[in-house]
Amino acid sequence: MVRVLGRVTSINVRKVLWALDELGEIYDREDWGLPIRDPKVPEFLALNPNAQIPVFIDDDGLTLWESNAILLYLAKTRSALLPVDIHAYGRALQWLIWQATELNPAWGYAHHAIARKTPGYDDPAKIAESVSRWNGQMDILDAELAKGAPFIAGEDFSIADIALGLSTHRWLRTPFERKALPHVEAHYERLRQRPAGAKWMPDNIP
Ligand SMILES: N[C@@H](CCC(=O)N[C@@H](CS)C(=O)NCC(=O)O)C(=O)O
Repeated sequence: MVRVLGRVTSINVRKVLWALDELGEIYDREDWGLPIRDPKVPEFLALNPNAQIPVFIDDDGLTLWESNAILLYLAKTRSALLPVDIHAYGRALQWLIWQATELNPAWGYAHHAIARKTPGYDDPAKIAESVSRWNGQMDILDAELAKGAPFIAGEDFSIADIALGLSTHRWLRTPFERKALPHVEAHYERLRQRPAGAKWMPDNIP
């Protein structure tokens, strides 16, 4: 059976769990990650030297980290969750990588300050800068979804929608002033209609 190491309060862990549920795979999940179980121990570092969750272990023993790489691996090995059309495939990869490299870094400071209340994240200028960057990235996503396709790469649901849906979930549930982004919100509601989407974007976990 495949294994996933990581607490469900991490959106990066929930990306993998959502994909596995879409695929109908049975998996075993172990709680790792602060504050539940410190990953900075030799047993965990042997699996991921970054001391980060998620870690995915396939049933043949392959061990992977980096949530979006795990999504790509699952899509390739299970022949699912990526569009067949080559242009739509390219767009799915583009948005998946954008989520990790542009969108995710934008919310870092604001998320620690506003949602987690992490000590040391209390500089008003840095909070404002992070909120502004985060909203700016969400504007980019809204403009793409305004083109009318139901999913980010086109007609088909893909792993890029998983990564973006969870990101939107965090954006909507972080208590700060935000303008309405109707296309982002419609995409989010469409994803919540999927059983696995509703399961992994619950109201009680931002
Ligand atoms: N780029 C990594 C980031 C992973 C990451 O930042 N994980 C966080 C949780 S979301 C983590 O492990 N934090 C330390 C901890 O929970 O102990 C990925 O996408 O998998």
